Amino acid sequence: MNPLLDLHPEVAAALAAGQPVVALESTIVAHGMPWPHNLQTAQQVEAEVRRHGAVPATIALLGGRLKAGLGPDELQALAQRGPAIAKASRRDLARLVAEGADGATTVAATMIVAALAGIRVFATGGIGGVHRGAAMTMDVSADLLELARTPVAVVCAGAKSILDLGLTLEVLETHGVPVVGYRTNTLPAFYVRDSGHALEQRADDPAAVARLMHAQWSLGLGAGLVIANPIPAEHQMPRARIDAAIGQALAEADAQGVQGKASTPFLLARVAALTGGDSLAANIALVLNNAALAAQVAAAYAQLEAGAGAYFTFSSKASRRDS
Ligand code: PSU
Ligand code: MN
Repeated sequence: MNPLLDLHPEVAAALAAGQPVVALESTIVAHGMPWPHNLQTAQQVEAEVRRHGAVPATIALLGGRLKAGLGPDELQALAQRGPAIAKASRRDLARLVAEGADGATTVAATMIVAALAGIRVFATGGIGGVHRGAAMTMDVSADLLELARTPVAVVCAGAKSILDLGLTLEVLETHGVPVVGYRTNTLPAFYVRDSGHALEQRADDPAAVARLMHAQWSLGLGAGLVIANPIPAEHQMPRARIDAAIGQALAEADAQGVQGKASTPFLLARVAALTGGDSLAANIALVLNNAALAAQVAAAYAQLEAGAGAYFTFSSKASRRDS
């Protein structure tokens, strides 16, 4: 176990017993939703993971320690302080640890801590990706490069079309990251079920997702997987409305010269403000939907691992008998 990492006792016990655990990120809490909806959502997401038979492990940096699993007071403090807490991606981790500081982990940093803890499944809303205009700005989220190197399955509703979704898929393909549509043949676009971008891989139940994860890592391919789970149809937003808000948010970001790590939080906040409470409601619904699927996938994967252990035990006995 990494000496900088603290496992919540419940998370430690579940991992030791081979029980399913789901990692959750904290940038979505501190930077992705307004208070007090962020706390309510974070609590509901943890409850949804439990309801589907897994232990939630919300990940953050507190006082320079990596945390997998937060207590109720720690979760509340994180939500209450919101954007005052540093947004922590891969490059920020060493600095925050060295300074003994707090940080809200992005998808990339959450994957790193999950992998250190031995957690294989992670639920969030949307991943970062290639920004529109990236041919000039080179703004490509560190989330994509993390998916290329860190073996965690990320259950998400695709990505928001503040990004260039076609280029996002290109970069994932270049880096050998499987993108698996859950009961869909196209990449979901967060608020809407279908971005129009075709996917080559699909899974129709949690066991099929678990088999893909197991095959990926049994082959020694270290990368993560994107499990793209569309927003439930009843919570989808009208495409024209969300496209108009995204268009305006992008124009405002351009006019104000917003760039770098401030870009995504700015766009998320403007889209939320321009679409009022509707986009927040959709956002909450899709995160809960992802939490439920992630818990089922973690359970199926835990079962597969237990079965694989039994198989290896059996086959080594068999080979002893043969010799
Ligand atoms: N997309 C969302 N909601 C979010 C994020 C992305 O719809 O909260 C957050 C996630 O934490 C993600 C991060 O990892 O933004 C990506 O930031 P950047 O584009 O700066 O890499
Ligand atoms: Mn960026």
